[in-house]
Amino acid sequence: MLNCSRMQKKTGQSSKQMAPYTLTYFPVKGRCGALKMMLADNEQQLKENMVSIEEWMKGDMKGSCLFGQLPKFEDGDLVLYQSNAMLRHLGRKHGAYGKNDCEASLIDMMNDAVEDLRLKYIKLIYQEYETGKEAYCKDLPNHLKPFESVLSKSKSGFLVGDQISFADYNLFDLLLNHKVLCSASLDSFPTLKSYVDKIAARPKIKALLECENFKKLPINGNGKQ
Ligand code: GTS
Repeated sequence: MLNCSRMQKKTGQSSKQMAPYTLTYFPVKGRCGALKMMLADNEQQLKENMVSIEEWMKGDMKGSCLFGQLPKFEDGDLVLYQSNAMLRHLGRKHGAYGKNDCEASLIDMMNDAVEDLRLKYIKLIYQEYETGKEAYCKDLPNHLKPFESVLSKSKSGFLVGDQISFADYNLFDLLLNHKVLCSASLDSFPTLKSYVDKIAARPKIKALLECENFKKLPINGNGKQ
């Protein structure tokens, strides 16, 4: 259980706030940082089942997962695999999927762009870290430019419309990873920089980022970051 005192709900609060969400995943931030941020920001509890690599290597759990991978997310009887489907599900449930169909489509577009960058990041981390890091950081501005451009035109400071969406949590999470990977990554992107600062300062996000149980999780499973 993510156990941060400021995020805990007191007994007697409504069942909506006490959503029975369960996440089964490795003990890393990995693909679940954004999901945890969205839940924390919406004061939702999350029960976490952490799976060690030793347990995973036995194979039984892999065999039981629809696509042979984690994370697995449960909302009551609903079982979801695929981290972006989880973000969309929670976005729909917690008002973080736009105000209308057009906004939802734009949010999908932005989240797909975040996923494109996440896949490049994952490839670097797991396959090319030693040989490719310098070139990756050099090329990174080309991938950040579209986000800077969208946000610099946004009146609300969020990617789409006037409220935070699941794509914002996802982009924020990935930008935090990139600040660790390439420390100067946001230096030439003032809007992205203040976007990160603004989301990091949201009280419940701040509490999550400062929570020991969250902080202690490595970003990636191979220890590279
Ligand atoms: N598209 C999937 C998603 O978004 O959920 C990818 C999931 C995935 O790559 N899972 C990895 C996994 O289960 C772990 S992590 O990369 O998310 O940390 N790896 C173990 C395996 O046997 O494939």
